[in-house]
Amino acid sequence: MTDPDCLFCRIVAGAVPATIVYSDADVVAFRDINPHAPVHVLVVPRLHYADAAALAAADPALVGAMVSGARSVAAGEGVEKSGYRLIFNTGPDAGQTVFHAHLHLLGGGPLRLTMA
Ligand code: DGP
Repeated sequence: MTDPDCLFCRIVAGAVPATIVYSDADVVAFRDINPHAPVHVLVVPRLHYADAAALAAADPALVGAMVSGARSVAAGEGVEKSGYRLIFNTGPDAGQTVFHAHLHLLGGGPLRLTMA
């Protein structure tokens, strides 16, 4: 359930460096290389699924583990009370570029709500 050619599998395995801010038995969280907010962290499952839809179909409990991991990240980043946004980009129209399911956590200041 890992893909040796997948960038995020390689980050999970420690083969590609990333700034890890949280990990547990199910997920690893690391800072986005191209942040769109003062706090921008990606929460990824250790297991490889191409996107959130594939993950939800195969292992819905793991979706819950990702949101739970995001809550721990928010606490660690000090944005639990101020608030934060969670985003799954799924497929081409959403602009998904890495095909290993990942949850964006954005926060650290007021966020604009945009459809693009
Ligand atoms: P998405 O558009 O939802 O597929 O977002 C993928 C995100 O992954 C994007 O915001 C940039 C981030 N990213 C791409 N390559 C790397 C990398 O090598 N390291 C880290 N930390 N983030 C990456």
